[in-house]
Amino acid sequence: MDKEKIGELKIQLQQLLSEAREFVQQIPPVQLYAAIGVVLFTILLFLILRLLKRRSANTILLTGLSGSGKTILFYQLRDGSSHQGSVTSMEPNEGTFVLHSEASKKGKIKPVHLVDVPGHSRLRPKLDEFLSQAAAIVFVVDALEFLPNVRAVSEYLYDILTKASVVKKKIPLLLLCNKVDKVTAHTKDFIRRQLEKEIDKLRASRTALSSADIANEYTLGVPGEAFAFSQCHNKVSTAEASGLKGDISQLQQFIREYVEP
Ligand SMILES: Nc1nc2c(ncn2[C@@H]2O[C@H](COP(=O)(O)OP(=O)(O)O)[C@@H](O)[C@H]2O)c(=O)[nH]1
Ligand SMILES: [Mg+2]
Repeated sequence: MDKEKIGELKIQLQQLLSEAREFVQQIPPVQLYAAIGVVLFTILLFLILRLLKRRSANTILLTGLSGSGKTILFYQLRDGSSHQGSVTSMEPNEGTFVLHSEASKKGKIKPVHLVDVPGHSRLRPKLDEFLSQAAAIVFVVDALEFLPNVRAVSEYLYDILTKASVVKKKIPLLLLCNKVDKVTAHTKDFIRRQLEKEIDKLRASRTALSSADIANEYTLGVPGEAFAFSQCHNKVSTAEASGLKGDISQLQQFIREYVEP
């Protein structure tokens, strides 16, 4: 029975093939070559354009709740100093520059477009604008005042991780635990675990809401499993820094992983 079916299929396939062959033979070879040429050229052009677009993306988003240390990190990356006392947190800070630590290097180095997007909720719509052009996101977490803010941090992070632009383009995200110069700072492993737990709770409550209340574009994680960052479509990694002391080597490494010099 099965064999018969397979035999039938084979015959049909052979018929189809010979018909196709006849059809191709009817077309003058010049036309055929031209058509193949056009198709190949289009594919090649498409691939090159994609590659160029990837290459040219040099925007790094610096975001997180206000007070986490974004502005200081921004100045550390640009000038190698914290500019303490002259920082305001109400406007996005933006600049395109070669990282301060690379300034003495010889040869041409590609500048980084760094945007410091304040965590103030009134300014969050700004984030969407920048997300669409981001090569990577740095999500700054205050490792000192972490526990009192864990809910707010998780909510903000949740919103970012469920954005269509982030999920679809798989924009890598660095959880940067800042202020580790203080001994009371929490470790990055602790922070990562706590955020996973909190996001797991959030996920349960948000999916229980009526769909009209949900502004999130994608759902997070695997249904029925405890949430872990490893389930995200985009890569989520962790690092530590001290903007105040200028200890930002892991941050610089992350940036240069996604904006090639
Ligand atoms: N101890 C310590 N304090 C920091 C560090 N980075 C920032 N701060 C302090 O955190 C506060 C907020 O910093 P700021 O850069 O304005 O945060 P933003 O609101 O995220 O831009 C300031 O009082 C900084 O002095 C750090 O690495 N260590
Ligand atoms: Mg700021």
